[in-house]
This record gives sequence, C-alpha cells and structure tokens, in this order.
Amino acid sequence: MAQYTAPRKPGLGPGFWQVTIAMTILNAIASYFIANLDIDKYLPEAADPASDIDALFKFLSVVGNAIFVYVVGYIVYFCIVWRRRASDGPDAIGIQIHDNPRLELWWTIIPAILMVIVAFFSVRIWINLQNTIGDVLTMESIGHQFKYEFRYPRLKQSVYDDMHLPAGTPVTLHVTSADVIHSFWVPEVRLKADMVPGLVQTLRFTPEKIGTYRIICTEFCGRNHGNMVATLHIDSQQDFGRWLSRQFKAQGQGSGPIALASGQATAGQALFGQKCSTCHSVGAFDQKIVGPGLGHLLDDPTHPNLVTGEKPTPADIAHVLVNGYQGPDNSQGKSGPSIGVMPNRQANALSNSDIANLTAYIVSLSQTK
Ligand code: HEC
Ligand SMILES: [Cu+2]
Repeated sequence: MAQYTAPRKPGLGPGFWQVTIAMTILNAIASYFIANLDIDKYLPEAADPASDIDALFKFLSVVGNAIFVYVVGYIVYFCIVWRRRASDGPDAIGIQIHDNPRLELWWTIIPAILMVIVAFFSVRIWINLQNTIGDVLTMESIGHQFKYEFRYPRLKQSVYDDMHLPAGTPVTLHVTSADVIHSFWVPEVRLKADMVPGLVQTLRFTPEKIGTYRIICTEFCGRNHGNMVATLHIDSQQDFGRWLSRQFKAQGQGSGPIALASGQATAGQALFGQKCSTCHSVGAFDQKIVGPGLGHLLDDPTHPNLVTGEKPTPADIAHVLVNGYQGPDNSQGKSGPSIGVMPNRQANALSNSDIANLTAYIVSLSQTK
C-alpha cells in the first residue's frame, strides 16, 4: 500500500524576495534601454504620426518586457524551489491552494489599468489619423499588378512608381486597387493599408524628413509581387513645385497626334524591356506570359488579326497601346477563358513618342525572322 506523504508547508519559498528584487532590477535596466532606444536612428521617423507610433511601441515593449520577466522568472523560480524531492513519497502531490482574493484582485486591477493606458494612447493617435481637417493635399493611390498609380488633384494623368510629396504638408491619401489585393506600406511613415478592390481606405500623415523611401506591397499579389516597390520622394516645397510643373509640361506633350513614322525600333526595344516584358514575350502569339507573344503580329497565319479584331497595321497596334484592350470575359464557359487585360497608355505611362517607338519595335519583330 502506498504511503501518504503530507505536502510541504505552503509558502513563497526560500529566497523569494531576493529573486523578486533581482527581477525588478533586471526589469528596470531593460525598461531604461527600451525607453531610451533611438528608433529614428535605425528606421527614420519620416512623417508626422511616426514618432507617436514609436512612443506607443516603446510603452507596449516596456509593459510586455515586465510581464515577460516576472512571469517567466517566477515560473523558473517556483519550478526549482517546489520541485519533487527524493524524500517525497511516490504519491506525493503538490500543495493545494484555492482562492487568494488579494492576489486575484491585483492581477485584475493592474492589467486593467495598463489596458486603459494603452487604449488612451491608441485612441489619441487614431483620432489624429482620422482628422482630415486642414489637409492641403488629398490624393489617391491605386494598386495594379505590379505597380502603384498616383493621382494628384490637378494633374490630368496619373503618375506611376514615383510618388512625390511636399514636406510639411498634411496629406490625405485614399488607397484602393484595380485588380487584386495589394498593400501600401512605407515603413518610415509607420502607416500601412491594404489596397482592396472596391474599398477605399484612408491614410493621413504629414511628411517631414526630406528623402526617398520605399513603398512596399505586402500582399502576395501575383508573380511579380516581389518587384512591386515604388519610391516615395519627400521633397522640399520648392522641389515639389518644380516636379509638379515638369509633370504638367510632360502631360501637355502627351496630347496631339502620334507620329508613327518617326518611331525608333531600338528605343522601342529598350522600353519594351522596361514596361512590357513582364506580360509579353517576343515569341509567337501562343507563347503567353500574362498577355500573348508579340513576335509575329504581322506574319502569323494562325493569328491573322489583332485581339481587337483589327488588321495588324501599325496604326491598329498603336491603337491597342493607347486604349488598352480587354477581350470579352468568356469565363461563363462559352469559348474559353478571357485572355486578360492589356493596360492603356495611362497605366503603362506611355508618351506619344513611346507609342511610336514601341509600334516600330513590334513591327520590326515580324520582319526579322
Ligand atoms: C499587365 C500585363 C500587360 C502589360 C504590362 C502589357 N500588356 Fe499588352 N496585352 C496584355 C494582355 C492580357 C493582352 C491581351 C488582351 C486581350 O486580348 O484581351 C495584351 C495585348 C497586347 C497587344 C495585342 C496583341 C494581339 O495579338 O492582338 C499588343 C500589341 C500589346 N499588348 C502590346 C503591349 C506593349 C507594347 C506593352 C508595353 C508598353 C504591353 N502590351 C504591356 C497584357 C499586358
Ligand atoms: Cu502588389
């Protein structure tokens, strides 16, 4: 018959207060380093809410660190002090403790106070982020596979891949997507929003530190997701003004007739590598990447017409580059799936001479075999 062993006398255990003091010192040292960490040195705080968000992060880190040190510290301490001894009988059970109102009270009150403090700071930052009163620049960014489109209030055409903002000007940025879910994230601004088709989300910040920062897509959005990076330029007011007037000029040149005859195939080839080769090969029509192969548009007997139904003349090819094209959506099972979306000139950011050069290049592909 097993022998009953009385539990050891309950209590905190030897050295409990020494261990508590040691943990408190450890905690104080760690808190000191966290509170004094210069995050700006490692990841610049380039825009207005960044330092508030870093302060909240530090507060959470100090609290989280304290919880970690005491919880893990006491677990280790009690494991050692109250471990099973060789002298304990085989059926020895631990000390049975029920109810400790004093302890329970404090482990409810202290976390509750911490939560209220966190809520206070969070709500303060959040209200600041929602407040669009007095904003000077309201603009939009639209995610595409695989680039960022930026729409400025007075610019007729969008700009792509480079976002310019004037330092010191409060900005309201509406983000959404034209195709799949993307994301708008600038680590130095400490703000991030998913770009969701059909949903417009708002980010609000005031750029402060002049410089260039990366805008990163953090939602896996397709085969070129990894290349979906744009640049945020925080400019001085003067530089921003200069950039904007350059855009006005460049877009003025975008109107008017396209001089197809002056297209340069070599310039077109270089541009093709930058803007088209993510979606098009220069092989036969059926060598698809996202769009069809463009190597034999003029001399392929199995593909006599363009996808638009037009004859493959330079003018009709240019027409596709200007307007883009989306074949009928046959996903209802009528005659095969839709072949996809060819972006228009705005989405591909093509000037008139770009279109002439690209057309010349595509025509030249069919002639050299
Ligand atoms: C996002 C992917 C994508 C990009 C980038 C793209 N295209 Fe396309 N392109 C397509 C798709 C998809 C089609 C087919 C559309 C359809 O038939 O519905 C197409 C069709 C075309 C056609 C018609 C082909 C035919 O056989 O009729 C031409 C010409 C063309 N693209 C040229 C270009 C050029 C030049 C560029 C670079 C400025 C370019 N595309 C960039 C996806 C793309
Ligand atoms: Cu993306």
